Amino acid sequence: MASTSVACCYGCGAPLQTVELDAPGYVDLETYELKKRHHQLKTVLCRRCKLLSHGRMITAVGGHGGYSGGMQFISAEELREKLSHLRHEKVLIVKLVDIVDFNGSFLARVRDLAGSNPIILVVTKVDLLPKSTDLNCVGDWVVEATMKKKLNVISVHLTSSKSLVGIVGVISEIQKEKKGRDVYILGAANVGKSAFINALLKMMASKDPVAAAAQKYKPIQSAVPGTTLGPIQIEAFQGGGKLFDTPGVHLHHRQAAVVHSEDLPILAPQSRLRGQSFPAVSAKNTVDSPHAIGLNGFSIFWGGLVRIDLLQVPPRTRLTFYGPRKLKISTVQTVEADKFYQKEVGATLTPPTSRQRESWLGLLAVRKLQINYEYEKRPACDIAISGLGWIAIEPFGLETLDGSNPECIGELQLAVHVPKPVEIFVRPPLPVGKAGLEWYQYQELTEEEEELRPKWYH
Ligand SMILES: Nc1nc2c(ncn2[C@@H]2O[C@H](COP(=O)(O)OP(=O)(O)OP(=O)(O)O)[C@@H](O)[C@H]2O)c(=O)[nH]1
Ligand SMILES: [Mg+2]
Repeated sequence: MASTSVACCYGCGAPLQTVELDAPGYVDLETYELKKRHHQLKTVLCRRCKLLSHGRMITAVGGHGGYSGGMQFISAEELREKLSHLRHEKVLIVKLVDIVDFNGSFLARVRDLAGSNPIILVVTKVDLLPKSTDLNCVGDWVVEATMKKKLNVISVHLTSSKSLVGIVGVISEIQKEKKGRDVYILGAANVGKSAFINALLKMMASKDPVAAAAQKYKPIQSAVPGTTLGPIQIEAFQGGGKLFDTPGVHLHHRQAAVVHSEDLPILAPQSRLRGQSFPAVSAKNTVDSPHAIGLNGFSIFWGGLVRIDLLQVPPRTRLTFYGPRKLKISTVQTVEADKFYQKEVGATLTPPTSRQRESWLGLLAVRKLQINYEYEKRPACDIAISGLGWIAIEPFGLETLDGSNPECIGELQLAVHVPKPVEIFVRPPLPVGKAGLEWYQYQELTEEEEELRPKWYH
């Protein structure tokens, strides 16, 4: 299929080819010959990139980590293989993690890729966090979570390639730490690597003519995980050392891996997340409990992708869902839940959409959770669903109606159902919104611990 040329599409890094129209890297023979004659192959954008940039969803990663639909050409293993040389070289790694899918996109295996090279951790898409979120609390939470992963992280940056928050800070950190080395942008598929590079070039362009020139042929970004297919070299720095965009690795355990490619845009949050609470909070700030026994014995569906059975929870438990707005929340008694799902999946419980119903395997992975809580006016935990978002679990959430003291300590029992490959994580609650600022507790640290901890910036 591939042509003999090693020239690659500047949008996705796939080798240019003139044979297979639907495959990445395709360019018609006439254009190819013309550009080649003028030594301009570096300026060629392939057909798939053109379609992606017009909003078409075309997947190209298959095999382990692939998803149904779309042409499949490259496996996640092959993508990883292309980067395996890094651990033996002296490079600067910029590792990107999506704040909406912090655990699912963290990619602890980056250690295998990075070797002993220093890592700048960039948290992307902070513009999507709920209104009034305090980035200081989020920064501390991220550092705390990162400390557990034992990576050589030198600093943490909260950024948005949309609002450009934090981008200038990363640029100065890169310039300080680069020391003539090449800089590699690494991260799971769809975390925003290409968008981040676009933002970097945009901010650097005003001062650096080399970055300004690089802006003309920059990597394509799109909602399809698997947009970038090969390392893309970018001449971005005046002082030497190159910038590399890379294909996202590690896809199989995220919701995007099981959803039809045409439904992927539904999973990508377009605007600021707004927690959707269940039961809903009324104007009086009391819970409209569906039942005197609260939610015990009920199951809650999040679209057709997640089901949570509330096996044993205090009557005033509240769940707040943070994720794509198009996913509806439905509830039904647990004894009815299997039947309800079979009937409604693809109809009122979407995604999957009706198109995918035939091939949909259902929510085959079930995890039982026992969560200890101590009531301190903060969520007991988040349940993070890889590639989708998270659910904050608040055992009380609100004062009791008669003002009496609720019991302070207890155990919650839940069962979470998701499609087979999708991972879930129980984690300390992410401090979002105004309430997050109120209940978040910073870690008490000794001077020595403070010294060892990476600093965060936004
Ligand atoms: N709201 C918001 N969306 C973002 C941000 N950065 C990226 N996105 C969106 O996230 C999606 C993925 O972005 P890309 O830059 O293509 O991600 P990538 O990591 O290069 O993905 P692959 O090449 O597939 O590995 C696109 O729809 C972007 O518009 C951000 O800071 N804020
Ligand atoms: Mg990309």
